[in-house]
Amino acid sequence: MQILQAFFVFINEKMEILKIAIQKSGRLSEKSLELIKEAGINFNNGSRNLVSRSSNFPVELLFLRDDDIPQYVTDNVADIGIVGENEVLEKGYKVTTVKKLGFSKCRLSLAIPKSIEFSGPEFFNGKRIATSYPKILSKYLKKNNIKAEIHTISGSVEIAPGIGLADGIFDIVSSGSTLISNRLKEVEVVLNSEAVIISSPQISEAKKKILDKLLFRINAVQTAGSNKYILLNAPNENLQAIIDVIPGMKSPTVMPLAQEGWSSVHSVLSEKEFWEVIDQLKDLGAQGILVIPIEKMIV
Ligand code: PRT
Ligand code: ZN
Repeated sequence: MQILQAFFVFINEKMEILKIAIQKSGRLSEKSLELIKEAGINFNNGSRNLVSRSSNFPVELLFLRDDDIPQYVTDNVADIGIVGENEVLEKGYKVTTVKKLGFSKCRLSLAIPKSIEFSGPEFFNGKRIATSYPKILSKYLKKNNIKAEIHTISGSVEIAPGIGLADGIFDIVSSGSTLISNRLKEVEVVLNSEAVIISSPQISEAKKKILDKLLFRINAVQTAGSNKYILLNAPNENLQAIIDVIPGMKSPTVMPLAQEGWSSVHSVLSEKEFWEVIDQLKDLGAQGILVIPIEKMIV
């Protein structure tokens, strides 16, 4: 009996599919799909269908509008979703943020016409602010004890001051060029946002296992992305000093070169570290320095 039960649990786990909601088309879609592909998960038919099943991993993609993703995850229509933190916070649904993904970075900021002097957040007392993010804005206003009028509009928020609809706006800013071309200036950053993976708090154990596997792969891709494999030739008299500069994951690999008195040193460095140590390596006589991208990295 117990064996049979275990068998059914096994079969059930085998059949579980993790449903992932991603944006159908927009600023998040390309990077979301790229992340999944880099994790070695294959799909045959892109985002043309509403639903797409992987051919080599127990996941299914649901292509949706970004605004709807937090709700679909809350309602368990999708188990996890990739969406901007700004949408998660604005919608206020009870979802768990599982991982920050580091792309689609932006900020939610208050902006006013360029020509108007800004005295501080209290400037907004008695003013009208146009936004598509009324919940986040009203929280900020409350916290700062500011009484302003919120005008909720769904698009082209940046034109509101120019047409006399509002005194300021609260909107997403990335490069800042939209503000500049509408003669606005950013005066307060209220929230920094990036793409995140959210999950339903009621996710089943079996699906959680699939999610953990997916996160393991994503971490391997992301760690690899920020690291480089470095190879160099080192004169033996400075070998220890060079090893001290590039310690690597455990310690560097050192192999003798055919030419006497020289060794080949292999190591892993973060991109940032590389630029910091390159001059020291050259001063220590390192030659033939090669820096190679790493595809996946498991630490
Ligand atoms: O159709 P769907 O509803 O799915 O998409 P959408 O049009 O609502 O969203 P989309 O694709 O524009 O943005 C998706 C997510 O990307 C947002 O929720 C943010 O988390 C993130 N993101 C990152 C941005 C930006 N950068 C961004 N620059 N979202 C919007 N913008 C807009 C902003 O609204 C403003 O109009 O770009 C303009 C400002 O950009 P700059 O570079 O001129 O400052
Ligand atoms: Zn949207």
